[in-house]
Amino acid sequence: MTFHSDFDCYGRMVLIRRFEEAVERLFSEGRITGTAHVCIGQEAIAVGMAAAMQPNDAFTSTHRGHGHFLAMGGDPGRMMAEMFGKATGYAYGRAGSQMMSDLSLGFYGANGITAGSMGLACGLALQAQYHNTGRVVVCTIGDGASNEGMFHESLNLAALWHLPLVVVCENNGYAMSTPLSVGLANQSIAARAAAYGITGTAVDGNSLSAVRDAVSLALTQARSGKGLQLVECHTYRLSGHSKGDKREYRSPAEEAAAWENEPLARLAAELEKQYPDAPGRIAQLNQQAAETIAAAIEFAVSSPDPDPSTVCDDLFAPHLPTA
Ligand SMILES: Cc1ncc(C[n+]2csc(CCOP(=O)(O)OP(=O)(O)O)c2C)c(N)n1
Ligand SMILES: [Mg+2]
Repeated sequence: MTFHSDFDCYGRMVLIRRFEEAVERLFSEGRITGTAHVCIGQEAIAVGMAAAMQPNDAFTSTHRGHGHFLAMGGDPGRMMAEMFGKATGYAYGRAGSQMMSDLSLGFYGANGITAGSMGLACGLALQAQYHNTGRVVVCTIGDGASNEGMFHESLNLAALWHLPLVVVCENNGYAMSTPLSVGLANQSIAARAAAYGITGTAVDGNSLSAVRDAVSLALTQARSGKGLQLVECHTYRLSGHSKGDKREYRSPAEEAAAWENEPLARLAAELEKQYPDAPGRIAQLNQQAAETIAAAIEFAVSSPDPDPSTVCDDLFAPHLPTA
């Protein structure tokens, strides 16, 4: 989607924050089930990436994908309906959190397989290169994903073939309960770029402008034929890995320090420093976000359940034995 100003970006970031808070609350109330991974604390990366992209570009996401989808223009009502398993959801209520996509927005889906989207992103980038469409693919992954074989295989192939691909690693400090300090041989993920002869950059992932600038530059390079780029964004996952995570592997003091640096309040403070009318505009955006999320939940709750007779629709093997 198009962002015309930093206020636009703030509006989407606060919408993501409110969406994720609602998802956590609805799970704890038992009103939605399955699983979900929320991205509270990582909103600047989602919106920074989307703000740097051009309309024809493509995006592949992770298991922590709600923020990415909303930043790419996903509809909060249809997303919430999917969380509720309703027929109006993005996957007709069949998939839940980790399988939402909308190709018309260039959003090629969340992905439950760690680093799984990298293969898909390479394929999309090869298609763009082959047909010379000018499209660049942005593929986001987590820090834990950088230890997967798929990460290295994809970087090797994409570097070798100079594919128009930007890999953005959201380094939030943890892969489930494993901190980086015991998970990575070299604490810098950007440094891994050198092994493939490509450019690797590390930026403050809680700064909207830092993410947007770094991804813009990477997109320009990739679009001009320089091929694969790697951007590492340092951030912090403020919530648990997924529902039911008691976060016993880290201290309340560590979390409190991270809250001091969270991206939404930081952007609000920056806007207030720059624009005298910022407090009023921010209050209005906060209010709009709260209303949009309330309407999204209302839409989901009042939507119909999927018709059981459609259970075999859209399957590769639709004629399953019934008895
Ligand atoms: C191939 C594969 N291995 C393991 C898992 C289980 N798993 C789900 S999320 C996750 C951690 C991913 O960590 P990271 O890439 O840092 O992303 P984050 O959760 O921090 O956003 C793991 C190991 C999986 N889904 N897929
Ligand atoms: Mg992580």
